[in-house]
Amino acid sequence: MAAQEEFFGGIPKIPYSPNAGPGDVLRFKHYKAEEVLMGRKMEDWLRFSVCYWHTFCGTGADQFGSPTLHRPWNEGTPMDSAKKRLRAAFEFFTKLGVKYYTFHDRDMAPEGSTLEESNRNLEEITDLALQLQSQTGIKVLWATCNLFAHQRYMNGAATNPDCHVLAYAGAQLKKGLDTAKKLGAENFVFCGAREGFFSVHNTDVAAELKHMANFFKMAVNYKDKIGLKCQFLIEPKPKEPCKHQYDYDAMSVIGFLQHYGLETHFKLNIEPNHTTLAGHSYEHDVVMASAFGMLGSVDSNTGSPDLGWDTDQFPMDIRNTTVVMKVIVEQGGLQPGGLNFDAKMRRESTDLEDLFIAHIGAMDTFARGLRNAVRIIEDGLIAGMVKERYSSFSHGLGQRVEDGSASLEEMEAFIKQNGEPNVTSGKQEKYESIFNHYI
Ligand code: XLS
Ligand code: NI
Ligand code: NI
Repeated sequence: MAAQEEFFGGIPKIPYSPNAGPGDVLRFKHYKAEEVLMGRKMEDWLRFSVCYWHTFCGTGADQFGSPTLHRPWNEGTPMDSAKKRLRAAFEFFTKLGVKYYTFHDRDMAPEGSTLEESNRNLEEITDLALQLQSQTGIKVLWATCNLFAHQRYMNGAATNPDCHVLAYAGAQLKKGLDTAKKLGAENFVFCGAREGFFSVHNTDVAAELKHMANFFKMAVNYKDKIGLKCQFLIEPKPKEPCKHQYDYDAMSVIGFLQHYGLETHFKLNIEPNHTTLAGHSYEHDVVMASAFGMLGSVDSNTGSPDLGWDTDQFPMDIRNTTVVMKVIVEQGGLQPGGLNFDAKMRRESTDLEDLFIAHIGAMDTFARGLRNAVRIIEDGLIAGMVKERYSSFSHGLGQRVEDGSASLEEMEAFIKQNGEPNVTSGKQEKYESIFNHYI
């Protein structure tokens, strides 16, 4: 049998070399998969995943320019190149040492001219994916359906004003859930890229929200019916491509899920670049989702606040990864979710090795964030200060507020007896200085 084509010749399995020099960017200097921190291996805290769409389908094209990223797997018919791409992807995952990947149905296999043809394409390619998964042990972190790129979805999928389009989305989703089951996906993501509007004048917002909820209910029912054991995740995003998207941010999605009684069936996949697009700080939605027990997974990327769109850059800022990892460790991990690099090469980063450099750099950035977060948590200095700050809720009236048994009458009696409170310093700069000590 002919040897399999190698796509990343000259790049070996990426080693852990903590003493490598600063210019040696094809090695991990911080990420040591097997190292145990707070009782868990680094790889199990981090659960890294490579995304299919940017890393293997990205062309570098933008609104002003044609493709700049010419990949050796883009050869032959669409089905030929889909197979080559898949083999290249598994070579990449293996050399990088990442155990998970994510994909949309339509970036794995090309869309056909009918639903049946699209489904056949997907079946053929996922047969190969299944084979490569069992050869390598690499798994699907999450699968999703692309319900936004085809022109039929220009007015939305689950929120389309025409039920015929909604039905197409439902048919596509049915196959997507079957595919998730076939490949053993641990999660399934819903990204409402066109679920929103450009103009309130032509939009029945209340109807669209209800249709979206009912679409999700169909998904929950079908999942139960086929015995698909995976976590459903909604990925908030405020805008782009729409002017307003219903899944605006973590709190909007949590409110939506609770309003329609769906909150036990879904968690959130937070993408920090979407969080900053919503006008929040990098970590905001990770913090909010976790506070509600709804943080399921993270699309670990970053944006450029000075640009203001979804630039999907690789996360390279140690301050950000430290804050995010602190939340993740404090909630006991992300499993069955993970850290998915929904991040794309700049169109100017044209070498094949840049794909490795970007992922290695981001993995090391998260490994450092994890180490920092663990030191912050183990030292307990910040936690002790926060505990002290809220200590009035651990006894007496505070405890009754805490457990929900206090009344306004009691508040009044307390103030009449105790008078004005002694206000204390918030010490923000002290916290910031201590945090900086760890990074
Ligand atoms: C787009 C989203 C997308 C989802 C999956 O902005 O981030 O990539 O993660 O459809
Ligand atoms: Ni994403
Ligand atoms: Ni995005």
